[in-house]
Amino acid sequence: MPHPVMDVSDRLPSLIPASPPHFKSGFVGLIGRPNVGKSTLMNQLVGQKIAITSPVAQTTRNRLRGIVTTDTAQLIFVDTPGIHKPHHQLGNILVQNACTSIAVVDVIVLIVDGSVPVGKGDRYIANLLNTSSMPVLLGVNKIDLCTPEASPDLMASYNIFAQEQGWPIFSFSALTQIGLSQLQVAIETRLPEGPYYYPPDLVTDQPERFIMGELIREQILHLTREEVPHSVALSIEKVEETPKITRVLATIHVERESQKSILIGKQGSMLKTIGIEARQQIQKLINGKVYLELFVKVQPKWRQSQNRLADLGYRIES
Ligand SMILES: Nc1nc2c(ncn2[C@@H]2O[C@H](COP(=O)(O)OP(=O)(O)OP(=O)(O)O)[C@@H](O)[C@H]2O)c(=O)[nH]1
Ligand SMILES: [Mg+2]
Repeated sequence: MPHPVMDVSDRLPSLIPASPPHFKSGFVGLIGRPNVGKSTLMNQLVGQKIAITSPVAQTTRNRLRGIVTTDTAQLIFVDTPGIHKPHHQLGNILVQNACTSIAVVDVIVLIVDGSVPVGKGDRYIANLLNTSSMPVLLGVNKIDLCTPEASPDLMASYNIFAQEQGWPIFSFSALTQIGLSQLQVAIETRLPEGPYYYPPDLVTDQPERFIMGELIREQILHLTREEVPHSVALSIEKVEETPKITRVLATIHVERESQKSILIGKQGSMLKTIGIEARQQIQKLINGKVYLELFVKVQPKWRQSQNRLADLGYRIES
């Protein structure tokens, strides 16, 4: 069985068929504040975990495409880092890249967290979107959290927000999948007729190696607290495939010795837990057995250094 996630560069030239008549296709920007559920939504629509998610804000750092191909359309979702006020050079790159993504899509879904009232951050993004002529849908997520008593007021406030902006509104839960098929239909109807941009069986534009690094970072987001998750970057040093097992060597970069000690834990217990959890996720990704070896390295102030950021894969995207 082929791996579900493949490096598109290996396959592009030969496997893209001609699209049938009236086929719709295009790029759909998923944009919003950190933690509103953009990556969770993309995974659910694609039907496979390609983006990592966590309760920690600023989980997504790279633009990541998730591809949904049906008989009638190819929807290419562009997951973006949450838009926030940046406090370091990494934050600047994340926000700038999220904004660049908006300029090159066919439809934008502004995702908001429906379990809390419209916030300043949502209005700030709405203002950014006003400068573009792209169709925008307001996506109110997390409706599974709305209690019957609180939700009429909350939904009313989002209805007013959508009306002010002149946007259609869709409410859903990325977690339980309620409302997702209506959202998908609404997006599809707003896409132009066009070709397949990617082979129909491809689910993401990112190579497996990138997703492996992300799956390790996801466990660190889940298992550590405060500054540690934000100070971590991953590099995959080696992936060796044998018929029986895939051997993955990865380095976890942190900014300080104290963060390294937290990551390693008492007698290596934390690193062991991260390794066990991440290995299971990577096994699911590649559909095979994995041996995962993790190293921790201190790279002082990597989030502030242009060169180190670039080495670790964080660049301004065009
Ligand atoms: N209850 C509930 N939780 C959700 C829903 N969608 C996402 N979440 C949770 O919200 C948290 C953030 O989800 P993410 O998908 O990582 O959010 P994001 O918008 O991609 O966040 P950033 O990458 O930091 O910008 C996670 O703990 C998710 O499990 C939903 O529909 N209902
Ligand atoms: Mg995300």
